[in-house]
Amino acid sequence: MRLFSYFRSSAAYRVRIALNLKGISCDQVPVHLGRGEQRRDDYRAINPQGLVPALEVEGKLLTQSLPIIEYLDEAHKEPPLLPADPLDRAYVRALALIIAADVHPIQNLRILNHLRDELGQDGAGVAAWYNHWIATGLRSFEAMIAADPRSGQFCFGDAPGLADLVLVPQVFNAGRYALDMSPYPTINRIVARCNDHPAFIAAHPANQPDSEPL
Ligand SMILES: N[C@@H](CCC(=O)N[C@@H](CS)C(=O)NCC(=O)O)C(=O)O
Repeated sequence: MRLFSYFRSSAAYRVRIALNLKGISCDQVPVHLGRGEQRRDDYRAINPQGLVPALEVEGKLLTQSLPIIEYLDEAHKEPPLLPADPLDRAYVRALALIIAADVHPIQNLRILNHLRDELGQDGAGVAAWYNHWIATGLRSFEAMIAADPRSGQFCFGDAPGLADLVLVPQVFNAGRYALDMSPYPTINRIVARCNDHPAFIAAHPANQPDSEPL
């Protein structure tokens, strides 16, 4: 198995946590997003979307972090990353998609580059955009997990799962422009718990083969 990854990529970070939780060892192939390696022809021949992560399994290439994680969960049952009950599964997927569908895509590197290079935003404008959309998503996420009795030590119950492994990288991203995290006490409690877990520690951007100073 080979994971095309970049230490700072939050979508790759999700997959790294899932691999670690499942105890799956995997070679990493670094794709340096800062140098634009994701746009090179040799990488586009692997993933035409020019994004990381991509996971090569048995000669097949999987893209998009959430389908990759669901593949890992289906192919390697223990520990499960989704609950068994269909209503609970829908709830956990909804938490994950608040971030993966409604926040992350509009604060990704190519969006920030476009804001700066094509739309003339300066650093302050880019930071304001970035923090506004992360805060919008985290507000909804916090309201849901604060109110729901299914929240435990983690977003769903007392074991880490899909919602946690999407949340933690997004909160890491929130540090980029020092978003005020004080309005999200439930998120902060759960993220602190995750950040003590060996699978999350090993997946952290600071602990990757291609890590650079954060
Ligand atoms: N929806 C995709 C998003 C992948 C994505 O946006 N990856 C980012 C890194 S977190 C990327 O490769 N960005 C390169 C760019 O913006 O040029 C997924 O979940 O895998």
